[in-house]
Amino acid sequence: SELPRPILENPDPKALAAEIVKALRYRVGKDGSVATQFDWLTASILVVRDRIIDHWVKATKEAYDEGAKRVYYLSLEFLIGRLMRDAFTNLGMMESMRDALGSLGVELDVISALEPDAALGNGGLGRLAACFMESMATVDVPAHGYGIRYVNGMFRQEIHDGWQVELPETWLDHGNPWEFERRERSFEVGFGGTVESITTKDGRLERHVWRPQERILAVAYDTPVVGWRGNRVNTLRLWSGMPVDPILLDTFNAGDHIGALRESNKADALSRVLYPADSSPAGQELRLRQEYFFSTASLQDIIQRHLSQYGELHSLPDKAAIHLNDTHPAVAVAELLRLLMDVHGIDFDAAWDITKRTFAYTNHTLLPEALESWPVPLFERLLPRHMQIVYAINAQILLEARAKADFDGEQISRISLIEENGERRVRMGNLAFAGSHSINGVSALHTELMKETVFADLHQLYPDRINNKTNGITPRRWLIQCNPGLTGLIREAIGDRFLDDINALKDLDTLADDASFREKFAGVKRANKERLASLVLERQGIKVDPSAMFDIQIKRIHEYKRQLLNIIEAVALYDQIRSHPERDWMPRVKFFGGKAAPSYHNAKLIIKLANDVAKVINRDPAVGGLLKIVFVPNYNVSTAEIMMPAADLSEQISTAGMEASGTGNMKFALNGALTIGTLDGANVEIKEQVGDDNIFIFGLTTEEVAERRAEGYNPRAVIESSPELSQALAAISSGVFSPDDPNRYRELMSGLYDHDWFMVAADFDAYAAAQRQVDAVWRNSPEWHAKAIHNVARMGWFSSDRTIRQYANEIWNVPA
Ligand code: DL6
Repeated sequence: SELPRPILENPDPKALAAEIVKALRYRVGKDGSVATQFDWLTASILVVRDRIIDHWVKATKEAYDEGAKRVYYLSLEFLIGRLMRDAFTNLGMMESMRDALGSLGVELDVISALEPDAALGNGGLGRLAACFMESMATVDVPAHGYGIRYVNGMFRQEIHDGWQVELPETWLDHGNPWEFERRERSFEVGFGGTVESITTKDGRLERHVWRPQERILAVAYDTPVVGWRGNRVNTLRLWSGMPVDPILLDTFNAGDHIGALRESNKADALSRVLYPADSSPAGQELRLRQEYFFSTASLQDIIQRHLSQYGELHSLPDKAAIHLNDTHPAVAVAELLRLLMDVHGIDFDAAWDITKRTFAYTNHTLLPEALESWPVPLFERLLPRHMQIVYAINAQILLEARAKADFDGEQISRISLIEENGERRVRMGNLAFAGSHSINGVSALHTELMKETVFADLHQLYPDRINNKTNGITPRRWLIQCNPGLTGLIREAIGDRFLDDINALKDLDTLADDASFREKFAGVKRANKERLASLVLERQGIKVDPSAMFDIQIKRIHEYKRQLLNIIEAVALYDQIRSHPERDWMPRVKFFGGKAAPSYHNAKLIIKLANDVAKVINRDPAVGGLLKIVFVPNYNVSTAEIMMPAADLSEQISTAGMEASGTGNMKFALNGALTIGTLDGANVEIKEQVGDDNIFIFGLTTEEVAERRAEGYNPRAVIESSPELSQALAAISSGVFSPDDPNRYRELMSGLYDHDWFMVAADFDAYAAAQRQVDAVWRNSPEWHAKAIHNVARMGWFSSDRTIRQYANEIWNVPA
């Protein structure tokens, strides 16, 4: 039967209040008089979850009955954040919930702040997966996300004396009311052991049987993901490791109480922690185990579902599109072949054809150090059958490469799945490419660079496979939910059409010239800045003035993202303000936020530098509050939801050619910040959409970076020719900001003089000039706000609904 289509009409708060009280009593087991804030949170989640479940059951059944093709999104990371407000927003219940809770003496904002962030990801790649899940539900694509239910997600960052300290994040401490454990949905995962060849009586090879030495169970935990207006509810299925034998009783009885838990500990380790490095492969055995663990569990699940519905596997590509989110699940290519051949008796040629037609792969980075590969001996020891299969695939693609007469030996060796220079390694990017019918990049520039660099040879061999799908963000979380003030203003100005068709934001364009609208827009921004200012005061005791420009750089800390360029420019500006106090400086607060991989020395030092510089500048009375620096600790999805709407200026200043896309850049612009950025990643397309006049572009282009490197870039000469830069570097290097340890930044600075791979020096003057241009526009407030309004009006294209429709139509072949 047709369920009522939830719309933005809030349900009756009285009835909702009764539901909450009932959930509190019968499902949390508490009475209102003794309930904690957490109990109210749980009860509220259960109430909204019930509504979601009705739609979930319906959507799942419909997809089954219609024999719809399903999308399976395999991702080692889902950076979800909080879910409750998202669900309220998408079901149009926010205000009713607020009133219902209010009538019970509970504040929605207080309890929603207690919901832990599900931080099962590092950064852009994981957050993209979360936006995609929401968009797939919104545009009605039947989909399952598959990942790992890490007990400890992304670490919590504290700043002690300016240094990053990593602490475990324990998001499951109070239980997780969103998830459903599905013990009945568990699959065996093997590791190690031997491979037996079974032959027929006349000696012909019949099949291979892998006899793993270790066995572990993967148990499913399902979370419903609801789309806009509850249109559709999809499933995020996360796997948790469980021992086959929880306790080895013989060992226990023999007195070895610790040894008796060996199996249990091993299983537990698989889904215990998320590796906290976003762009260098962890390299450890546990990581490969995690990758295989979730890949095989997901494939076994997919195959079981397909077989129960269709009874055979040749139709798999017609009914299932399996997407590899980067190379982390690339071992699935070999695993699907193994399952098809060894378990289901399909021959190699047919199995290989099914595999290629089923898989698609997204690349998220060109950084050479981020391309995953595994030492052959490790791969072979853990996955002996898969090693054989990798060799078989390799033979197949090298045969195809040789058949193309123009391939030389060098190219053949670059196409090979096995890296032969030095230690032999399995190249996961090549494996994912070989086993997929579609390989996509995440911005137009990145996709072109993929064709020219990492995958140049594979692209020549299979020229139809690489395509572009520029990233997007869900406007529900990144506008409607995180910026209710702006959403309200837009609704008032252009009506509600944009809620369903984000391109309708274009109607705002003409309002950029309307002084009264601009004032209201400025008022909303001001309120969002006040909210951030209170947060910073409350959490860090730092007072910032909301009328100053809020200039924000929030993202992982990475040399290529060039937080260092920003900090050095701040130091140069500080110097200028002190030397020329008489000039008309525009007050600014520079915010930084982001985590560094625990083993990334320079990134951690950059965090310390930001904090050291902040300490000196913020205390200097000569600056008179014209410049302040704030490093916001523990940047995560929830903090982003407060910072994005409060930004005036968005810093997107990576070295051209190095940021695959960026998605923070989109969130800022959608919330009315102007971008200062390089022609990198999706900045290029943002510039095309918002127009050259509404963005501050500076710096070397990708080609220029390559040329400078090729011709022997000499950063020392560049630094010496820029007095502002030399002075800033000298100040940092000599310990002006680190009097307790004057040499702290000497090496970091001398690195800039000697190699400067990320072109900080080469781009410095252009960046500083662009910042002065920013000041000039900021001085003219109506002009600034008009540009900001144009940004909001023109960012609709970056909705992840658009991205998902493109994936659906051009890669997965499902309607959307
Ligand atoms: O595609 C999502 C996101 C891009 O927007 C970023 O530009 C890119 O750096 C990021 N990559 C990662 C880690 N890469 N790997 N593997 O998060 O992907």
